[in-house]
Order: sequence, then structure tokens, then C-alpha cells
Amino acid sequence: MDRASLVTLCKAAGFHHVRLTKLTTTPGISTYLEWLHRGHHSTMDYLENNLDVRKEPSLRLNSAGTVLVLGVDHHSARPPRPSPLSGRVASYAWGRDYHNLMGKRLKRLRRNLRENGIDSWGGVDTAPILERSWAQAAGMGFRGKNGMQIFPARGSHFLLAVLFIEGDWSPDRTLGDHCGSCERCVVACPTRAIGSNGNIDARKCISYWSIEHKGAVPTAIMNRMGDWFFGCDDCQTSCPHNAKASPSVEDDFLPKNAWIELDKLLSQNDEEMMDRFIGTPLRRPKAHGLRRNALIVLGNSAEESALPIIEPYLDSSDNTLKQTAMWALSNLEATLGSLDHQ
Ligand code: B12
Repeated sequence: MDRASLVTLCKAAGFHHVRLTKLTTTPGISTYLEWLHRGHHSTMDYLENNLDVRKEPSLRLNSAGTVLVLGVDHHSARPPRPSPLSGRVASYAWGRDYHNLMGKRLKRLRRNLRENGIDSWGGVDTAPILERSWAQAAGMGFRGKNGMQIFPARGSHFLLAVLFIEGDWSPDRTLGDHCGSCERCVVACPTRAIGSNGNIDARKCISYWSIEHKGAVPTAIMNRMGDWFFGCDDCQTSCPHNAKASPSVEDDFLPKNAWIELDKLLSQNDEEMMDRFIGTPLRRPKAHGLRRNALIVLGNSAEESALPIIEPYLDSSDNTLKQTAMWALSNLEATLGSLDHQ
């Protein structure tokens, strides 16, 4: 198969961006190991698994010669806040879960490649693959100071999948730095999670605490979460390359869950909550994590009407929810008190 036909096959499978690079030892693996060594992955222990494959993907497919880096745009404009008691959701999670969406496309692509005699191995997000390292090597954007892969003047609102395939094709060009002296993301990060070289300390990242972490969130983080209910996009919305991002063509990424009305959410039982978010990333923290996040946002809301929604959780038999409610109530009362004195 020639290169153009390969790219056409990827696009026909539903990937908007396709880049190729040669398979080598994973570039950036030492950065990754150092990140783990410093404990920056926090409780995400699964990131320590299969380090041999992360370093040498050829261990899974020793006949592979090329890395296909695939991207799907998910951007659309944020709709207005529906009510004062609403929590903000990171844009990648506004619609359908990208693991399902891109996973299906990957399956289709792999089947088509196999029909052409090309074997492959890869994944979306969860496989032991350093996706941004390969994206950086293949020129699927450049690595920004916020750690995101960013297309110059087109932005970072795209999600990645990586496929290791048999055969050799000419590689795409790696992109150089387009951040220059700009540090808007570093300044915009509410918790100072962005270190040098775009390394994110997950122990400070709101995305980690609101999506991945189970249990109580430290007070210092809750104080800074503002209205972020699920994930955080501050390091992306502050980036000038995202200023003119064009909307995704995917109906599945339309902003269905850009805001969650927290009073309505907390009136639902766990089962209703989970049913409501079937097929979306919002199920990841489970009902317990969503309740915790809702209480945090209400505690930061400066809205008196949030008080009676928080109060019942002061008697919760669940320690995390009880502690979070105690913080939320005292934070909210302090804010309302200081507003009264203005
Ligand atoms: C764990 C994880 C998280 C963690 C940790 C984030 C982090 N920065 O590491 C948490 C939960 C905090 C998180 C948050 C988010 N995530 Co996340 N996450 C991942 C995951 C599963 C692994 C990332 C990882 O390995 N981190 C470790 C660090 C060290 O690696 P890295 O930042 O990817 O950098 C690599 C390269 O850039 C390179 N490198 C870095 N510096 C240097 C320097 C040199 C000299 C060289 C040679 C190489 C090099 O080496 C690094 C290691 O491979 C990937 C999917 C995957 N399998 O890769 C998604 C992924 C990175 N996440 C993604 C997204 C969308 C997000 C969020 C935007 C979600 C949100 N809105 O809340 C935020 C963004 C936070 C941020 N600014 O990075 C996308 C990013 C797409 C893109 N365009 O870049 C990915 C790729 C998922 C996907 N399949 O699309 N995430």
C-alpha cells in the first residue's frame, strides 16, 4: 500500500488527523520514568504497569516498523451557564466517551489494514503507550508548555490514538516549539500544577483530583477548584493557539454535558446518576466522586441557595462526603459573610 492510500484508509475510518513516524525505542521514556520516580502520577498505579512495552512497543508486535498517530477533534464552543448552581465540565467530556468512539474506529482501521496484509497493535488512552511522545515525534502538533500536543493556530482540542503497524513509510516532520516566551497556561493553572518542560504534577492537577482520585480532596485544592466539576481546561483555554479552534464535525462531541446543574444532580440517587451518564466519561468517578465534586463546586459558589443542598451531607455516613460537606459549608458561609460586609 502506498502512503497516500494508508492515510486515506485512516481518514475513512474516522480519524481527522494522521501522522506517521518510524518505530524506535519510545522517545521521552526517560522523562516518563523520572515523572513516575518523583511520584507525579499520584495514585494512578496503572501507569507503572508494562514499563517494558511502554519503552519498546515492538515487544507486542515485533514485525512493526511504523507508528501511526491518529487524532480526533472534539472542540465546540462552550454554551452559556444554565444556572448559578452549575458545575463546569472539561470539553473532552461534553459528549460521548472518546474511548468508545475512537476504539471502534481503531478496530475498523485494524480490520482494513489486516485485509491489506498489515498487522497492527495499539490503543486509545488505556494501553501502555506514551501517546504524546509518539504524537510529538510524528508532528501531531508540538508539545506545549502545558504538556498538551498543540497544532499551531489550531489548538489542542484533539484526542489521540496510536497504532504500531507493519511496513515502512516516510515519516512526517516533527514540529518545533510554538510557545516562545508565552507562559499564559502556567499562570492560568489554578493549582500551579505545570512544572518546567510541560511536566504536570498530577498531585496538583484539578483534572486528577476531580476524575481519577477516590476519596477526599485536600483543602488547598478544593479552595482552588472554583466551578470545575469534572476535569479542567484552564491550561487550554488560556492558550492563544486555542483562540480560533474550529468546531469538531462530530455530533457525538456536541456540548451535551458542558455544565451540570448540581441541585438537580444531587436530587438523583446513585443509579439515576449513573444511568444519566451512560456512554460518557462522566461515569468514571462513579456517583460517589460526582457527589463529592458537586459539593466542592457548591462550596465555591457564593450562592446562598447552595446551603440547603450541602447541609444534608453533614450527616452522611460516608466520611469523604461528610468532610467535603463540612468544608463546603464553612467555605460558603465565609464567602457569604464577607460579601455581607462589603
Ligand atoms: C495519566 C494521564 C493524565 C493525568 C496526568 C497528566 C499528565 N500531564 O501527564 C491527568 C489525570 C492529570 C490527565 C489530565 C489531562 N488529560 Co490526560 N492522559 C493521561 C495519559 C493516560 C498518560 C499521560 C502520561 O503518560 N503522562 C506522563 C507524562 C510524563 O507524559 P506526557 O505529558 O504525555 O509527556 C510525554 C511526551 O510529551 C514526552 N516528553 C515530555 N517532555 C519531554 C522532553 C523531551 C526532551 C522529550 C524527548 C520528550 C518529552 O515524554 C513524556 C512521556 O511519554 C494520556 C494517554 C496516554 N496513554 O498517553 C492521557 C492524555 C495525555 N490526556 C489527555 C487529555 C485530553 C487530558 C486533559 C486535557 C483532560 C481535562 N481537560 O481534564 C488533562 C490535561 C492535563 C495536561 N495539561 O496534561 C489527552 C491529551 C491530548 C493532547 N492533545 O495532548 C491524552 C493523550 C489522552 C488521549 N488519548 O487523547 N491526564
